[in-house]
Formats: sequence, C-alpha cells, structure tokens
Amino acid sequence: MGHFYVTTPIYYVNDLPHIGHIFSTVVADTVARYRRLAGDEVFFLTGTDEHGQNIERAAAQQGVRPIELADRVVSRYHDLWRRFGMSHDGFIRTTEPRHRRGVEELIRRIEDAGDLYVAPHEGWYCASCETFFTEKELAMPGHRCPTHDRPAEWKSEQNLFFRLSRYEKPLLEWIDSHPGFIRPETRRNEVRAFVAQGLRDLSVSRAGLGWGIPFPGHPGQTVYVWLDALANYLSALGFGAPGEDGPYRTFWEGDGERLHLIGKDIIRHHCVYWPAFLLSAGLPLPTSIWAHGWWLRDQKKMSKSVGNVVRPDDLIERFGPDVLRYFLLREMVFGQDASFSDEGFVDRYNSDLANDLGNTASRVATLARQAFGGATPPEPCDDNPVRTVALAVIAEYREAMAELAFQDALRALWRLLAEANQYLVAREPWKLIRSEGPSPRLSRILWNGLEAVRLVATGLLPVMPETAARVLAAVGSPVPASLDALAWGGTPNGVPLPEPQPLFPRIDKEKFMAEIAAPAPAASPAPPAAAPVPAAPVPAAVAPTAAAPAAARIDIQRFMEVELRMGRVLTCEAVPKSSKLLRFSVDIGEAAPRQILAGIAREYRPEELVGAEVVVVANLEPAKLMGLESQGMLLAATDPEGRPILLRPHKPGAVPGSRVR
Ligand code: ME8
Repeated sequence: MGHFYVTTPIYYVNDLPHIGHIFSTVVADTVARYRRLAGDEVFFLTGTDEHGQNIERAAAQQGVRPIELADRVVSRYHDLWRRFGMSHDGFIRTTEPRHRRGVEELIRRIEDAGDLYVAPHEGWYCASCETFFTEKELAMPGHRCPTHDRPAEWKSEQNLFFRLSRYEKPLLEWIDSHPGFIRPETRRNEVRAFVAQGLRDLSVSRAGLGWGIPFPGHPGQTVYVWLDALANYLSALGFGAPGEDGPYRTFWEGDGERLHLIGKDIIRHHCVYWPAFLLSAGLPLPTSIWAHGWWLRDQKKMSKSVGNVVRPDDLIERFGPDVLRYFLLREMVFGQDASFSDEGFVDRYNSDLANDLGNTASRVATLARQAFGGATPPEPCDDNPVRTVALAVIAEYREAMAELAFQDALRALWRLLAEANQYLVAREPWKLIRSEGPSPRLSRILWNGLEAVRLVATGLLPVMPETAARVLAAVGSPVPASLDALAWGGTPNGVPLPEPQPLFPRIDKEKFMAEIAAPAPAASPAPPAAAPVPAAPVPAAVAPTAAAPAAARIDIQRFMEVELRMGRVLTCEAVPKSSKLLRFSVDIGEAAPRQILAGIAREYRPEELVGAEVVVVANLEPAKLMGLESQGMLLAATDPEGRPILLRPHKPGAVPGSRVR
C-alpha cells in the first residue's frame, strides 16, 4: 500500500464554477477513488484561491468586502462538490489562518536560503492571470494576454524578488532525471525549452495591494498571489503548524506519490515557479504534474472573461452528476483540448449509457430473472469468448487508468459490453428460455452476460460512483471495496435479482435540442439581435397562456426552463451612438454582475433606474448589440403605443438572484 496525494488547482472566487473547474475536480476525484480501490492511502485536496487584485476588484464592483464575495462563492463550490459526491479529504481556503502560517514558513525558508532581495520592478502585467509577461509573450497589437486576450497593463513598483535564475540548472537537471515529472510529454518539452532559454528572477510581492497576506518582515508588501496560492499544497497538510505532524509528514515528506492536476493555463506557475520555491526551501518536489487541455466552446477556452462558459446546473438537474462526469472523461483525450456541445452530450448519453450499458444490463438481468426464478443463474462459466475479451480489457483498463487515459479506459470497458452483446445475440438466450428452460447452457450464457456487466460497472466505480453502484445492484452484485473485484468470476450464483428499474431513460434528441433552445432568441419570434431588448416581442415561452393558441401551450416544466431572476440595477448608462439602448450592470446574485442591454432609452433616463429592482431572463444565450454583449434580458410590458414599460415589483425587498415564478 502506498501513499498518494492528489490535488486540483485551487479555484478563484471571482467566478462561479463551470464545467472546466468541474472537469479538473472530477479527474482528481476519479483518480482518488481509483487509488483507494487499488489499496492506496489517499489524500485528495481541493480548495479556493481567495486573495489578489482580481478578487478585490470583483468584490468592489459588487459593493461587498472581498471575504463576503469569497464566502458566497465558496458555498457554491461546497454545494456543487456535495452534489457531485466528490470524495476530497481536504478543502483549503487561502484566507484561513493555517494557510497563512504555511505561506510564512515557506517564505522564511526561502529567505534563509538567501533567495530573496528587494529591487524595482517594471513590466507588462495581466491582472486576470496575476502574472508579468515579457513583450514577446504578449499578442500584438495592444499587448494582449495570451490566455485572456485582454490588454496587459504596464506596472512599475518596488518589490521583493525571488532568485529564480539560480534554479535554471537544477530545474533542467530535475526535469531530465525525472521523466514523469511533467506530463504529458509535449508539456514537459515545452517547459524544458522555456527553462533552457534562461530564467529571470521573479517578483514575489506587490506593493499597496490590500487583499492578501502581508509579506513577513516587509511592511507595505503583500505576498504575490501565486506564491500564496501554490503554498496551499503544503499548508492544507499542516505545513507551518507547530510540530508539522499529521498529513504533511505522511503525504509530502513521505516516499509516496504527490500528483498535481492542473489545466494547461497554469503550467509555468506549477512546473517552474513551484519546484523552484520548493528547491530553495529544501522541500521535496511533487512527483508528477499533469496538465490537461481546455474545454472549449466555439473554439475558445471556456472562461468567464470570454463569456462562453457552460454552467453545470441544468445538465445536472436533467441527467444527474454522474452522466456529466462520464461525458467529461469519455470525451476529452486527457492532455488535449475538447469541445463541449449539447448535441454531443445527448448523443453520448443515448449511445453509451442508454443503449450500450443500460440496455445490456437490463436485458441480461430481466432474462436471468425470467429463467431462474428471480435470481442470478446457478452455474458460472469459465471458458468462453467473453472471458477472453474481459481479461484483455481489464489489463488495458488498469494500464489506461494508471496513465490518466480515461478515454482509453472507458473505451476498453465498452469493448467488453460490445463483446457481451454480440455473444448474447449469437446465442439468443431469449429463445432458449422457451426451448430448453433453465438449462445449464442457459445458465452459463446469462451468467456470462451478467459477469460482463459486473466488470464494466466495477471499472466505472471511480468514474460514476453512484450509477455504477446501481448497475451492480441491478446485476445482483455487491459494491466491492477493492479493485480485486476486477477479475473474472465475481458474479454470485443464485442470489436474488431486483426488479429492473430503468437506468438511463433514452432522451429524445430532437425534443431535447428544441427544449434547450426554447428560451434562446433564435426560437422566439423576434430576430436574434432584438431579442435581449425588452421592446421586442415577449418570447413565446413567457407569453400569456390565454392569448396563445393551443398548439403553443407549454407545460410548467417547460416554463421553468426559462430562468427568471430578480436583479438590482447597479449602474445604467446610455450606449453611445444608439438612441434606443441603455447599458445596465445588474446584480443577480452571482459572483459578478451581468451586463445587460435594453432598448428603453427613449422611455427611461439612466439615472432613474439605478437601484431599480428588475426581472432578468438569466439563461439566455448572450447576444451582441452595437458591439456590446448582453448577458440576459430585462422583462417589459408594452403600452398601447407599443412603448416598453419595465417590469418592477410593486414593493421593494426582493432578493437579487431569487427565482421569479
Ligand atoms: O488559475 N477547461 O484558478 P482558476 C478545462 N487560482 N479546465 C479549466 C477550464 C477550461 N475551460 N477553465 C478552468 C487559477 N479550468 C488559480 C490556480 S493553483 C495553486 C491556483 C480549470 O479558477 C483548470 O484546471 O482560473 C485550470 O487550471 C483551473 O480550472 C484554473 O482555475
């Protein structure tokens, strides 16, 4: 039994979680579950990154203190991880005192090594990455950040510097002598080339930034957010606490594995700065840093600043978290980018889960119940083509899981399902039930089918924990506590099989696509560009039922798909060169306010709407108007002349973000 420490990045609290954050956490959870089943002692850590300029700015925009914003977003993370059944052993917030102690201790060790000095600092700074860039690294024109595509700002101040240059050679040596240190190989080569071209010392403090950890011994300086954030991997284990015993000694100083899972956007911080800090402090390095690719939408990285994120709520509500877990791991080649689409999601669900897994499981269970008095068949089988494929699949699955090649692991399991199906079709047990009754031959055939499904469900336990347990129950097998169950022969004989329940009801794709498109502008009678403006016709989904022809009636569920939320107008201004449009910033209870455009400038003056409570359609696809993005729509009625009347509650006190129904 080994010790295994696995971490996710700690997520910024200026954004609510989207499927990119979920992906990293699902990967960590899957690996943690797999290693626990394999017999390792595991510590799985996740958490939130709460300091820095970004958070300070986001909080100021919303008129709250940074810690209030952090508390709000952290509770969303906790909720979401609970819904996903994440099995983390620790959750660290960088605003916790135990974290500050860890940061201070790390800095003390770096300072003792003689690796800190004070010097003036100038350069191009992206506030979203909280990182300085060289001129060469920025996109031109406009000195734009390569990740956020936003202009970087020129910064000049007195800072503390870390002697990163001193670690150029040790880092190269480390990378060369530890082939698995940076994965995948392409990332390793990239980092190696970056280090080899020469490292400049790194500024590790900021002057005059209020929201952060004060730099020990240097009043007026705040610890650079990345030095602060990276230290979470130690502080969460108890580093810096008196005695430093507990998980820190076992999981960081012990001889087990230490795996950081990250997105490719934060490679340099993890593969260059972090190991250099650790080398300087005389501490062990992670054994492996694995960078995965990005989830894209419309060919761009999904991120709040680009405005193209997929939020998980609707998908989870409709399909449950396990289906999203499966999709994310099945669809992305770990290490490369992948594109999210609703169509791809429903196709994957129907073909893999409803059809291959669900149908096979319920078919064999139903036949076995019919043939053997409601129980699993009495006789197992040790010599058949399914077994041969199963043995190969088990080996492949294990190898792929060890390499974080989830797509390959899942593909292997599905090959076993395909083989089992072919085997059943060739032997037609449904006919044998009638022709020969509960014969030994029928017993072996159906037992093979159940056994194949049991093996697939066992392999799925780390990926879809709740669903895999349901599939195992459906084929009469218990949930195993160890990966030893991943061997041929585990299906018990003559145990009761439960009444089959639909595991994955098939989704009507056309209906699904129409439903998710329904609240969007394209499905409404209004032209797309006009849709986010209340002066436009009210979308069909919210038209009064009495006036609607019978064919256009919708049920309550469909209505509830339109997410109407209360909003409070924070700012409102006219849009230059437009006689109709007003630009609003509206608080709808999210981490950041929404920018919403509305065509009511002829009827309302901006200043009279600041502070107004309004009704926002919150789940509209964003639309561009006069080059500005509208992230929702305000509801309005019309007067007899067709002029908009903004809908506002008749008395104050509605909570921003509360649902309107
Ligand atoms: O960078 N596709 O936090 P963050 C895949 N606080 N993964 C994505 C993704 C996407 N479109 N978007 C985000 C930070 N991620 C720092 C980290 S660690 C000491 C500090 C995932 O909230 C991916 O893992 O911006 C990425 O590295 C992480 O979220 C960044 O989250």
